[in-house]
Order: sequence, then C-alpha cells, then structure tokens
Amino acid sequence: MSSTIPACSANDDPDAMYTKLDGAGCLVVEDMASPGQVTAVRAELADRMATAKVADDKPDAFYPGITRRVVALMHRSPTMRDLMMHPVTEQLADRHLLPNCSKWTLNVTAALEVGPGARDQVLHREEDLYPYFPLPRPNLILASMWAMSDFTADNGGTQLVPGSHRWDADRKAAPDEVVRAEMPAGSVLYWLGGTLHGAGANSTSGDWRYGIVLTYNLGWLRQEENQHVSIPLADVLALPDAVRGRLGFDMDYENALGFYDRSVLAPRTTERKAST
Ligand SMILES: O=C(O)CCC(=O)C(=O)O
Repeated sequence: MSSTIPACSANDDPDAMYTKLDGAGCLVVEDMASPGQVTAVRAELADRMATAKVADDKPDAFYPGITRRVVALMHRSPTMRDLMMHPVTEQLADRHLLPNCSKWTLNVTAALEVGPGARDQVLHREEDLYPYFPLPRPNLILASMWAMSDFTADNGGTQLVPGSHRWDADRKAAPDEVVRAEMPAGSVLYWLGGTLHGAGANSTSGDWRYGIVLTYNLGWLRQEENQHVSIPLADVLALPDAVRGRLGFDMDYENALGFYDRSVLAPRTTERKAST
C-alpha cells in the first residue's frame, strides 16, 4: 500500500468516507470547524494553555519535550463540546464502533501544542490501552485530531502509518511508511485505534502547532479519561441528553453496564407516599 493519507470533504457520502478511513486507517476531512469556532476554542482554552507545563525533553519520554497539553476539554470549552457531536464523527464512529457495541462514548480529550524544536513522538496505537486483545485488534477506538492551526510536515503534523491497523504485533514501520498529516486549521484528521501514529517533530517552523484530540471508544470499555470527574456534575445536568450520553452518563447499555439510581441525579422534591 502507498503511504498516503486520503482526504475528503465534510459533505461526501458517509459510506465512501468510511471506506477510505477503513482502507488506510486514517483520513483528513477539511472545513469541519469554521474560523469562528477555531477562534472560540482557542480563546476558551487560552488561560489554561498559557499556564500548562511545557514537558521536559527526556529522550525516552512518551510525551516529547517542548510540548504542552490540557485535558478535561468538555468542562473547559463549550465550543469543543459542540464539535464533539459533529455529524461526520457520528457517522464514522457509528460505522466503526457500532458493530461491537450498542453505544460508543467519548474517551479522551486533550489540547496538544508542539513547539519549535520538539522531536517525533514514539509511534503507538490508541488501542494499546487494551493489551488483552491480540493485534490486529477488533475495532475498539476511533480517534480524531482537530487542527486549531495549520498542520504541516515540518511543524509537528501528526505522523501516521497508513495500513498499520491491519498489521500483526511483529511488524515495525519502515521510515518510508511514515507520513505526516498536512491540513489547514479547521480540518480534522481521523484515524483508527489500531493505526500507528504519534505527534510529529516541529523541526524547522518557529510556531507552535495546535491540535485537539478527541477519541471515542466502545461503550462497554473503561474510558481512558475519566469523564465522570472531568466535568462538574452540575454542568453535566445542564447538558442535553445526547451530549450526556456521549460522555458516558447514561445507563442504557446492554446488560445495564453503568447503571445508577436516577433519583441521586434528580432528587424528587416530594417523597412518594408509602403504599398501604
Ligand atoms: O499530537 C499529535 O499529533 C498526536 C498526539 C498523540 O498521539 C498522543 O499524545 O498520544
């Protein structure tokens, strides 16, 4: 397979889009967030991002130096909460995850900046979280990267290994199998949970590359980021049911996984009379 990342537009036929994503293990979709939405997300996260610790540069660290990250985005960015429910994500995740679950949920949220001089991140798979399945694993995760700045091959554009979602555990990526995502701000890079990827080196640019990762997993798996404590309960109660469901706050799973007593979240104002 040639090492290229397929691209399409947000209005393309969802089945055709998923065929490309499933074939290569990755896909760029342009014009997903408007310039206004990109500005709003950046403004909502600006204070937190400005004070986030810049990682130290240790050669073996999973997170390369000269990068910074902020999590709990469903609490911190109302605009990102809207984009989390984007119809293209809904269509792709339905196709990728619903064969293995009755509901899928938001897994991880993180704003990631890659600064000038940052090295390549080690290649990894989102599904390495669940090592009990042998490679290639069943469909467990769909990942997305929302470009909040332009992504280029030399400013930290995500590295991807197209086709690696079908590899077994012994196969390593050769240098010419690794490609770097290039896309304008407002685009989204999707990749499958089995696809090798990592943040790219910011080798020659003087700018910080800015992306937002949202990943989604099967509803019966534990979420990597604990969404139940990443957003205050009072805020959760004000959200529409569909958003709450995506965060994992509902109990409508097969086998009642995640059940809870609804009266704890919405206490009755008057106690029901004891029956005689
Ligand atoms: O920043 C990127 O492009 C990818 C980040 C990533 O894969 C990670 O932080 O695990």
